[in-house]
Amino acid sequence: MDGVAGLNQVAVHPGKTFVYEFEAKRPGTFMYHPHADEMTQMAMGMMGFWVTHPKNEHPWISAVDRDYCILLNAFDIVPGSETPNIMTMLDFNLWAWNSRIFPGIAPLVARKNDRVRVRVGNLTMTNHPIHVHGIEFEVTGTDGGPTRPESRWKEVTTDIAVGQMRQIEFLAEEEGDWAMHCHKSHHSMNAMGHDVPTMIGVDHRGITEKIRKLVPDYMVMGERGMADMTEMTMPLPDNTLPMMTGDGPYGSVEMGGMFSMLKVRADLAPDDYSDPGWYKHPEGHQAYEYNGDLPELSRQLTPGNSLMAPKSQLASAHFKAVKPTRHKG
Ligand SMILES: [Cu+2]
Repeated sequence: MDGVAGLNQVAVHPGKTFVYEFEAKRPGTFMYHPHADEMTQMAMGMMGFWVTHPKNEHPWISAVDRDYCILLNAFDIVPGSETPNIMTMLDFNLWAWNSRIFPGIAPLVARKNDRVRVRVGNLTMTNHPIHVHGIEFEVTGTDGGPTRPESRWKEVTTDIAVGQMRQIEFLAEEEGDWAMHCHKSHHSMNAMGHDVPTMIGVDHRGITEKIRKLVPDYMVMGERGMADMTEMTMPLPDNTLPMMTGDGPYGSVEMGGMFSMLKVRADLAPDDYSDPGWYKHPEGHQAYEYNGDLPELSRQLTPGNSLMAPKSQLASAHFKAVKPTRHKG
């Protein structure tokens, strides 16, 4: 029984209930979603996760202490609106794990030296390179089931394409609060417009006052990057969150979307999944401010600059003054 409307069965019409029966033959991690008006129904979040555990010992499936499931999904919800925009193809604004976005995602918790499995399935419309700090993992399973042990290698990021599932496993050997996130920088942000100009370096002094005569609430942003947004305390419409947010022990984490933490602690009960709070670093385990002299900025290659190649090499190098051309189109 598969369920594709029109192909294998009559579509499930509103108010109707259909029964599916199948034997969970293969252990693994699977996903399900409608194939009826698929674009609309998936844009509105209709999807789910299915895990079949092996009945008996399986040579390619090892016992783990913790087993996490993350279903990647995404929504385009205009701030203040209640209905996701179903026409969006790629430029979604809320990137979610199990329909939750940072800072609303609970941390993944592990006891030191626990063997941890994380199953990550992707039912969004783009790929997500999932990255974990502090540990190296192996991909021990795909949508097709467990991988052969001799086929595995260490990674810190695994790309999960559309419709794929990757099951990763690692030993939580290092205590700490380790960031875990999609490596696409726009996917660890919350609602933002992408069609605005870059304002970095623009001197807007004077302009703001003039524009405020016409638009009293006008303000500039982005002239030092986007992190200033974390300090803005303007009221937000419903159904959205600040672009970058999340309070850490040392200030704003400046993240959103597909971001959470792997929290590894030695003093944790085997079945304790509660948030242990912030990690207390032992002395000498944190970066510290440098107050000494800084080298002068090298602005161009000049004789005496250590980056300069010896004259003999320069003579043979094919340096040409090329007028920069603008690419069109
Ligand atoms: Cu992503």
